[in-house]
Amino acid sequence: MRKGRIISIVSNQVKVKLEDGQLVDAIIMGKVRLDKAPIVGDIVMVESIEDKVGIQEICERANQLQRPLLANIDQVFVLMSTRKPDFSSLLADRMLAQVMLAHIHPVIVFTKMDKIEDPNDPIYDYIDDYRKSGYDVILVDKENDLSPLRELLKDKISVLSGNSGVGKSTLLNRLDKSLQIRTQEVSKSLNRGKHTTTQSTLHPIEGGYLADTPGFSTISFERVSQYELSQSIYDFRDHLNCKFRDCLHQSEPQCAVKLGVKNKEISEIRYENYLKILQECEG
Ligand SMILES: Nc1nc2c(ncn2[C@@H]2O[C@H](COP(=O)(O)OP(=O)(O)OP(=O)(O)O)[C@@H](O)[C@H]2O)c(=O)[nH]1
Ligand SMILES: [Mg+2]
Ligand SMILES: [Zn+2]
Repeated sequence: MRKGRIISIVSNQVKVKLEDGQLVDAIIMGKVRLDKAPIVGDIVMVESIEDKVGIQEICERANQLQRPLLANIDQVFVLMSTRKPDFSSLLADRMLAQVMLAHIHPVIVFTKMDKIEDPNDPIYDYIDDYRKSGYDVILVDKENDLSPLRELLKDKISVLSGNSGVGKSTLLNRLDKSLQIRTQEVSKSLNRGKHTTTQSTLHPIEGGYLADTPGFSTISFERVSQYELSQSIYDFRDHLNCKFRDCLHQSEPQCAVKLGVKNKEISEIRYENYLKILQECEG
């Protein structure tokens, strides 16, 4: 058997990129279909049967996004514009929390940096704060060098996300013009057929892939448990040895997270945003 990755599914047509780089049309074998439906991003084991390639097995998923439906994502680029729309620290942290809850690595991208004229603009404090907390932060404007971004895209499966108007299409266009045209076709077809489940397609870029539908169209924490959130925040990773194992880091005694904030090892802004998001979660 050979290993590969599903890079697109259109109705019953599945395209698999094999480890040797070969792109093949594959059919899903009946026993696989009964077990779980394959989705784009799945690592699969295939076997040639006469002149066809059959998917025999779907490997265990490292993670999975619902919207867009994708498996085994390495990273989500969370785009936030400095102006128009204006940067919102809470919105940014709500998006980051969604990525972390899905067990995916977030990369923060500040767009429209050219709109910042004052070198003492508070936006730089936010950038420093994220970097100090250990996040990858990429800055872009309309014409800066994109090699730091390309470096991160290398050999990875990535998704771009961010609110309307932050500059997703502009950035895609700068990365690869043909990619932008293809993603626009997807957006149009999504609007037409609201009730059909359309799967994302992975487009090759820098030896890896970029999904053609943006992540997180709606951000809701309604179905997230408070405990899940309390354990998922990247900033808290070294501070989870609280006295109580189910500590929500609010007003519990001997909370390692609160101590971390007090000792300035955890960003106070991030902690305040965490408390707000916690209120949106299920008890
Ligand atoms: N000054 C400046 N303007 C930018 C930059 N990036 C994007 N824009 C502008 O911001 C507007 C929105 O950009 P888009 O790329 O269409 O944003 P989008 O995220 O694709 O938006 P949706 O498709 O609605 O989700 C456009 O007018 C762009 O020209 C930038 O780095 N600097
Ligand atoms: Mg767009
Ligand atoms: Zn705690």
